Amino acid sequence: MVTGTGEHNPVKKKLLEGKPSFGSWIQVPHPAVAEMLSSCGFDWLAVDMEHSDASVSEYSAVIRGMYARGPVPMARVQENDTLSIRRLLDAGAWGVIVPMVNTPEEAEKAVAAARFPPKGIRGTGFARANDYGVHFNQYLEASQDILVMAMCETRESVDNIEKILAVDGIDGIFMGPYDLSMSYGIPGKTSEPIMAQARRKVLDACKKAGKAPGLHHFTLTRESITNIVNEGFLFIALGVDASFIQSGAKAALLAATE
Ligand code: 3PY
Ligand code: MG
Repeated sequence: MVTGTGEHNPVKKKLLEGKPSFGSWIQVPHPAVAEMLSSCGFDWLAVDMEHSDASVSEYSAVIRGMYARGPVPMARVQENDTLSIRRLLDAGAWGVIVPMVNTPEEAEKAVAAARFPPKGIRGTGFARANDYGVHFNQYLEASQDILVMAMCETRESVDNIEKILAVDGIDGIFMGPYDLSMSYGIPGKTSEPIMAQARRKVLDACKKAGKAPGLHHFTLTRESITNIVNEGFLFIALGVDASFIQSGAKAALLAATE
């Protein structure tokens, strides 16, 4: 099952209620980007620490741009290790999206890094997340609502999906279509039938396990988004900041020159 109650994390609450939540992706690590996207009404925003040049201090600055504006701050962490996960949680992330979780052992490693003892091995200290110690005990209790999403983005991960979902403390699966297409030997061809089969398998397994299926979705039309919601995805990242800038700029130039 999805862990926690959602009392401290509105995204988790939606997932527990089986409602879709829409987020987006920040690769340009500036607080202004978080401010701009926050005013759009996303449920959550994830800073991409894996495929950007963002540092942990930039992460803290970016999520300050979300503060009191609505979105729940998340992070796609640099890699599946305790340090990458702990430092972002200490900075104030309420969800970690962990890349390349291919086996149940790797899922256990992600959970251990993200959860305090006895569920995991996350170390504690005064940090931004607990208001530098002022809300130490409250944060320990609330931290059960931290979302831990394992990324499914290889053939191996799809093959092992039931075992990955059986790991206690994993709240759901977040599919990365680009790496998955690489793994199937069809780079970038995210609409091939094998990709739909993989999505079906992950959706069915999530349903059986009572966990949240998620996807990074890049085709930003109403029809395409309706389709993935109807397929059953609940934790949905729409696009990425850099592409929003590029597509807006291209459309403006096209309108001026065509
Ligand atoms: C992928 O498509 O591989 C991703 O990691 C998307 O975030
Ligand atoms: Mg990826």
